[in-house]
Amino acid sequence: MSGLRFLTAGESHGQCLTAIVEGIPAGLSVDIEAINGDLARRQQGYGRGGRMKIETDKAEVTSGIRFGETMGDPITLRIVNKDWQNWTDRMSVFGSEYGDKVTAVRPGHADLTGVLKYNRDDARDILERASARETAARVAVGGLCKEFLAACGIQVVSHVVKIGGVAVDEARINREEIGSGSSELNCYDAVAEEAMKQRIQEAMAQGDTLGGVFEVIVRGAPLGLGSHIQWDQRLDGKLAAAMMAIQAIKGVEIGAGFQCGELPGSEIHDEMFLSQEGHVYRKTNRAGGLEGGMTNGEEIVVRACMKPIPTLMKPLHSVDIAQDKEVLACKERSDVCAVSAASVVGEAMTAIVMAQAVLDKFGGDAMCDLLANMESYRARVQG
Ligand code: EPS
Repeated sequence: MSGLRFLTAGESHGQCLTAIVEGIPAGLSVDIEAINGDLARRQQGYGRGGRMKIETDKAEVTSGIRFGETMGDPITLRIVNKDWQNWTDRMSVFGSEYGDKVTAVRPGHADLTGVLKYNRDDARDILERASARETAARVAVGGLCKEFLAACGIQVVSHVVKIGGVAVDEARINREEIGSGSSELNCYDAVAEEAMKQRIQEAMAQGDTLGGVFEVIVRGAPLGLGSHIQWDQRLDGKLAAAMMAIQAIKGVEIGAGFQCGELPGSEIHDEMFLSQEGHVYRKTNRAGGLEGGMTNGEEIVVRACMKPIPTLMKPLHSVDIAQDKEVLACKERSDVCAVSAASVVGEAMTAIVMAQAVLDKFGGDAMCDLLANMESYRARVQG
């Protein structure tokens, strides 16, 4: 188990979301505004629902940081749900039951399996925690990890590459710009972004929802994070698991991903060359920065595919668990498309796994020890 771990708590319409993060070394300067900047990015995005107009997500630190620096203690982050004010009756902690139960379960959602597994008669008991609202807490944790990684010279960025079948044209994207802007859909191809917005408008008019694909890029990671020695030390496996554990993600690719199943080895593997200074380099990065479960020094490139949100304003055929009859699924306020929000969550999950990998390799209770270890290692392997 990695030295860095975290837990989140909180329901979508409860009082707040909480995360406890343990394992960040002492001596890291933390800028809360950087974390809040990521929380704001998660909230934006064309196609998001009414909830984002209610919330202004801000992380509050209630333990683990003193005078702006970590002490090695568990760090507690809290994000208030402003919307809770409107849910005090339905989400009361000790009050009496509220009549309005959710029983027309939604296809594609945790509703049905959750009520059966946990023996509940109201799908609200399931959907409140299954909601992607929980990802705000993960983005706060990821923000903290991004600050830790930045101190180690590692940067994590993301961009949206497809929404509802509308894809970016790689030729129109300047990859160096990724992470610098604040486009509404976190997309760096302006032409595709306009077409994506149009597609979202159409889906909204039809009472439908849309999924898509986003890409997370890690820059500056030293080679040799992760290991080929055991299955559970392979960093590609950890990154894929973390990405797949984001609500609504149905597919993950690293580098050329599924294309590897189509092309011959001669068109997939990244050939190696020697620079004049004697450094090994590659002209391509189809491995996505990972070979043998280890970082190879190139950019890490991970893509994830998000399914369309299961709450449809033109609901799908389903069943009512209270009446045992076929009905149309329930409608709740929701988003038409949340792929850009998911891309920020993808950054956060990637940052958490990368921070774990750095701590596994370089250890250290104090930042100064970790950075010294890392510097001497980088000097050895990079020559
Ligand atoms: C979300 C908050 C939710 C939804 C969305 C994500 O707010 P509410 O349910 O109050 O409208 O906008 O949640 C879902 C898509 C889901 O399936 O639960 C958020 O903060 O990201």
